[in-house]
Amino acid sequence: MSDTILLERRGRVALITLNRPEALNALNEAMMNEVVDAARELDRDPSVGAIIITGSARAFAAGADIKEMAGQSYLDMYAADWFARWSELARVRTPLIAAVAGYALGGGCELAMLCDFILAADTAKFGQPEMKLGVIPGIGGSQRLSRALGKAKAMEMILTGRTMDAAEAEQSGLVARVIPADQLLEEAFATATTIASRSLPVAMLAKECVNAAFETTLTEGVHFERRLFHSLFATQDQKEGMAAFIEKRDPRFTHK
Ligand code: CO8
Repeated sequence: MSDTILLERRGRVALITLNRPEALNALNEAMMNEVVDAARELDRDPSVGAIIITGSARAFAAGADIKEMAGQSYLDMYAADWFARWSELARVRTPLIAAVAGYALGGGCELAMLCDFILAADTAKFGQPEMKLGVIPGIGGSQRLSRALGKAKAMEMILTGRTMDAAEAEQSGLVARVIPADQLLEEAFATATTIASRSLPVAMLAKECVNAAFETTLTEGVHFERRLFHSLFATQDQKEGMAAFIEKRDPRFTHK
């Protein structure tokens, strides 16, 4: 039983919907635990080939819950390692898509960036307004925004707290694609279904390779990719995928 999220399954795709409309999906501790627990459980389920995280039409998430944080002391934050659990999403191996409409501010923008890629409605607004509250991003925003946008835009966004609309976010490389708001969820499902129709272990290895690009040198990254590429010749899905091409038919991946 979840209080802050809704869960839905369509075939091999799972949808996690952030559901605190009264607070524009502000990310409190309960929501963090429910989202992370749900994502981890779905990640352990081989019948799930892709996961979408979305919010409402008005807000993906308007940030960490300011009312929950406001009265905390340094020691409260440090002792609880406040919001450290969000990092567990970065270790989810199943492809994770953020479908963002409306506000994705502060922790909301950071949650979207924790996903493998972002599909944005044309209504999406991204920003890291923490400095307006006397703090800085705390769920990886300074690091992931800098990698996504480069130093100039990340610095400007974080130091001014301005919001970026969907068109600028696409142009800057923060989001994969912009979609009319009324088609966002259908398009996210279509994209997730395409990914989930492929081999799950191959998708997981592909994710590892792309993520390695942000953690290592080019030479080491290319070496890592080549070794994983070689290892796929031990899978049934490589045999099936290539046989299907040669036989001019659709592949039937068994995720093995
Ligand atoms: N936290 C708590 N409640 C919120 C939040 C939030 N982040 N955002 C909105 N709400 C609440 C409002 O208080 C309001 O509740 P109520 O009706 O009870 O007053 C309700 O949601 C609706 O909001 P508004 O009336 O403000 O709606 P508007 O359409 O007028 O404005 C905005 C929408 C522009 C999104 C506005 O709500 C806003 O500016 N929200 C705050 C945005 C923000 O500053 N986000 C960053 C938060 S800090 C953060 O994310 C840091 C993350 C790192 C922490 C890590 C710690 C280790």
